[in-house]
Amino acid sequence: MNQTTACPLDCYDACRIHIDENGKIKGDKTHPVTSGYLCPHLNHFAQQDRIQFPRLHGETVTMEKALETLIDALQKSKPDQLLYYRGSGNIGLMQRVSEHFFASIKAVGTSGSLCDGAGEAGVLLGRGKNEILSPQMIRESEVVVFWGRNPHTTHSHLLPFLEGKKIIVIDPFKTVIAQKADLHIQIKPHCDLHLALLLSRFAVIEGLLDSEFLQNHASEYNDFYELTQTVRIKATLDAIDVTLGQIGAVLELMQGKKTAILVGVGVQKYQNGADVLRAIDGFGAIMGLFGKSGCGVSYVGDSLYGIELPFKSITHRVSKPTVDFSKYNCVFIQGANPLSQMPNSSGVKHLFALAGFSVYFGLYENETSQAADLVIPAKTFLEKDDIRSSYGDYTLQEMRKVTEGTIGLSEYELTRALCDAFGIALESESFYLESLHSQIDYQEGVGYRQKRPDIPYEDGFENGEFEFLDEIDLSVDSSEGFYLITSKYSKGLNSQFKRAEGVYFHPEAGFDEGELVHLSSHAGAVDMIVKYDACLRRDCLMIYSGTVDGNVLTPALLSYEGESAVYQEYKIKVTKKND
Ligand SMILES: Nc1nc2c(c(=O)[nH]1)N[C@H]1C(S)=C(S)[C@@H](COP(=O)(O)OP(=O)(O)OC[C@H]3O[C@@H](n4cnc5c(=O)[nH]c(N)nc54)[C@H](O)[C@@H]3O)O[C@H]1N2
Ligand SMILES: Nc1nc2c(c(=O)[nH]1)N[C@H]1C(S)=C(S)[C@@H](COP(=O)(O)OP(=O)(O)OC[C@H]3O[C@@H](n4cnc5c(=O)[nH]c(N)nc54)[C@H](O)[C@@H]3O)O[C@H]1N2
Ligand code: SF4
Ligand SMILES: [Mo]
Repeated sequence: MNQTTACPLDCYDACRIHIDENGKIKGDKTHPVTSGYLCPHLNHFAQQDRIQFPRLHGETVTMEKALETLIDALQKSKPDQLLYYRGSGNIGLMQRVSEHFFASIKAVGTSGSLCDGAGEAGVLLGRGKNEILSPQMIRESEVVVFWGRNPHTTHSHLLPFLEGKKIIVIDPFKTVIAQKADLHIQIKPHCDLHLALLLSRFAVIEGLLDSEFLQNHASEYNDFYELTQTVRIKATLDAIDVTLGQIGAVLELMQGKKTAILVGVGVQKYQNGADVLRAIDGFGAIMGLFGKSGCGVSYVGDSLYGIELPFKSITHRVSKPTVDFSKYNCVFIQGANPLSQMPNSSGVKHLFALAGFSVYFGLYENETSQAADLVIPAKTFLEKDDIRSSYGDYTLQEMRKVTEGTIGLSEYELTRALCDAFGIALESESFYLESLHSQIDYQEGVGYRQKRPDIPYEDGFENGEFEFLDEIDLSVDSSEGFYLITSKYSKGLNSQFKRAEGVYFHPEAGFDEGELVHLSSHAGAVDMIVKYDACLRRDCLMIYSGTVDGNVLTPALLSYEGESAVYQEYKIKVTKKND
């Protein structure tokens, strides 16, 4: 052995990796971005306890019996009573081959997102397409703004590219990058729309607007400026906990400098998440950041942009964050843990139990595997061939099978068995891999997507012009309780690997470390142990993604645009258990 593949995990980084003579996973030192080091998820990958055997109603069964049972359940259901739900446990493109089968039998799929959908909808409304700045492009920047994004946890391979740059952070949490930044605005959550409008307004007042860019690519900017004038300055600054000095400091740091604004999912976990992105994009447009080297507003990328999938795709879909499992006779879950990761998880658990027959196809035990009627173990990325793209750059990388493996099935193997049973045409595995492979453009030993910009928006916008936000709701949530922040955990990947425990408060928020508190929201209630983190604001609490029962508190609502989950919409009431 001594092979090269890539990490399959849902992460901006998309590390290329090397398997050494002893079968150990190592970072690939020759890769220009992910050069040589990995994060704990892959360093400890081999130590993960996997599901070894198929299971039917809690009893171990042979794979033959598992497949027979699955085929029988599928055959007994009408297409509109069959749900195919795929998560992002592995983001390889061959994960989608199973959709080919479910599309062929006209099953129901999901649309929208638990992740970045609201923000993406905002990007598309303003710019027409979602192009990102890769680490190599960010290398050209002089100033980098991290707006609701936490690179030390979620994009660590970007860090070496930041050397020597001025850093601005806009985040209610004092992240590691915030601690090192030239300026940290510890904004109140859910107030980024206001801040973006105020920044735009002062940029115009101070004459920092890029008139040439605006006339050519965003001619409605006067209307946008008028909109920003509806924001009352003093009252708004007080409400969002930002000072005039901080607004001035951002503009001063950016003035005349190549600036990249990197926006994460943190700003858009709200119903108006699309508007937030549009407002931040509007600020970027005022400053003329689009279409220039080292400049731009860059959100989570579309990992399928420019890629042609060789599989059939489902046509009938229901919104993922609010899917009602009880409506289906047969529910097939792949690479996901919806009973933990969907909002309103106690409601989801209840509805899942009411589904006619439920199937979990995955690697690890979790809330969903425990509740499913049938469990089918999957092969790991080391045991199957694949190709992966990324949402943090434009790479498209081969993932070669490293070992045969003795546990479970690959997505292709499972799909083959189902297609054969239903008489559905399926091409060979190598046909699909070749079709994806032919879309890789190799440059200096690194695979990229063929369709990728040298400089995003260099040729202008898809709709001809950048389209500014033209209507806003400026209300600030004044309800009682703590703002919920639910971010990514450094030692886990959503509900995979190590899972965070407890609820974090600022030490001066009024609770004792180790005490049990009762948390409640419009969505539900749960008790958790208090932990301290002085990096929080006093009016916020943190429950990391993957925390058991964290999503009991989050609402089954969709964003206004983008069919996205809105984890942080509701404030949380907290009472001491011993009161
Ligand atoms: N270690 C690790 N890495 C991961 C993941 C993981 O689970 N663990 N998950 C992966 C996935 S699925 C994704 S989508 C990406 C996401 O990666 P990021 O975009 O970095 O996502 P988050 O950690 O959710 O949020 C980032 C920041 O937003 C801040 N924030 C919260 N609310 C607000 C707000 O209202 N305004 C502002 N300005 N900031 C706010 C939080 O404090 C946090 O620091 O990470 C990927 N990488
Ligand atoms: N409270 C709160 N909730 C959140 C978030 C948050 O920030 N806060 N973040 C949201 C976001 S951004 C996301 S992306 C979602 C993620 O939510 P999910 O998509 O449900 O992802 P995971 O929790 O990582 O679960 C993935 C499962 O995939 C399985 N798996 C891994 N590799 C493979 C494989 O190769 N094949 C198969 N068949 N299965 C495999 C593993 O068994 C694992 O348990 O969670 C969302 N939920
Ligand atoms: S999870 Fe991300 S940082 Fe960790 S090895 Fe995979 S791609 Fe790299
Ligand atoms: Mo995500």
